Amino acid sequence: MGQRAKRKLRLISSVLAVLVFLSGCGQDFHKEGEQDDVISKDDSLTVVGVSQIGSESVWRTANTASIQNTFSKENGYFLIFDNARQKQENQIKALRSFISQQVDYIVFSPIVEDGWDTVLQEAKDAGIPVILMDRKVKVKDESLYTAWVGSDFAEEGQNAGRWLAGHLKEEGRAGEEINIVVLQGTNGSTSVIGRTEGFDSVAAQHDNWNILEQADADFTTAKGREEMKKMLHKYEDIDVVVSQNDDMTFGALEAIGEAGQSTGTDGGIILISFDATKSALEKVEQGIINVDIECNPEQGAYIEEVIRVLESGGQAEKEYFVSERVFTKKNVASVIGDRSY
Ligand code: GYE
Repeated sequence: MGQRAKRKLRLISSVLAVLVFLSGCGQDFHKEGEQDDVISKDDSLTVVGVSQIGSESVWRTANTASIQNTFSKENGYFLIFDNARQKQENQIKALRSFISQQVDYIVFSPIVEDGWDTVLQEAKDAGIPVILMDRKVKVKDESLYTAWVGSDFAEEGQNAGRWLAGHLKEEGRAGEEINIVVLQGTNGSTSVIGRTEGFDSVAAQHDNWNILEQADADFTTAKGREEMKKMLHKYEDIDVVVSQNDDMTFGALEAIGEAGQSTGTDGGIILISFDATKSALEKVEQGIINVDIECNPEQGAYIEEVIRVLESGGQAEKEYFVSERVFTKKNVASVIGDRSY
């Protein structure tokens, strides 16, 4: 049975419960506020509760837009959207509120992987399918969520490493000592775990690559600038900056400029970024960022596909990967014009 059919059943039983209640004790029925709420919802729409992490990056804003465009009234959805402002406790609160409102589906992007068992069990007990978006959860029981839609972060990290190996070879620097610093995003998040593991696995094959430091810069421009500044003070000779998103890259660029250094294709610090937002791709075109590893935020349609499968009574795959590319000066021109974020 699809979620809508199940909701209809829930509605019918709510109506029956209210009728029984009314016939029993008449005027007191307004105390049954929750049941009134459920009955007043437009039953032709599928109700989706979405808990977003926050608005820390351009990527996140594009991800939110993708959700809002997909789950519109015109498309047959009633979207309840919550911005958790970077706090796991706010996400847990939002999830509980979706459960008490008996939404048809919960979609959420977990800020970190740990700490979700209890609330996801509550969603499961309420019979509400949970679809994870972008980041994953570490739970004892995988049946606590129905499906996950997102990026292959380990592959993204490996792509960064592979690109660097190829670039150093082209430059005749394959045997040189290479000093690398990394700006990492939110500690404990799937994207950071995957990108770090992926890059480190390639670095481990090169004895001459020295990772000097991996600093936590929280995926924001302000922290990217601050952490980069500290590392420029600490280390005299930085050959490569790996920045795990474009927002931090913009902060790093400010700090590097202030230190009187340069980046990019004409002999400066080699700058590797992730996300591939329009403004960063423009820097790739200008030769200021060497390479940008794409991370695709347009996940709304993939999530809707999962919901369609479930609505038709089918079984969704456990994982859906969005498609992604790697951009350098050589291939970036063809995508910049159409980039919407
Ligand atoms: O790269 C970053 C964001 O988890 C893929 O989170 C996401 C990351 C993205 O804020 O910009």
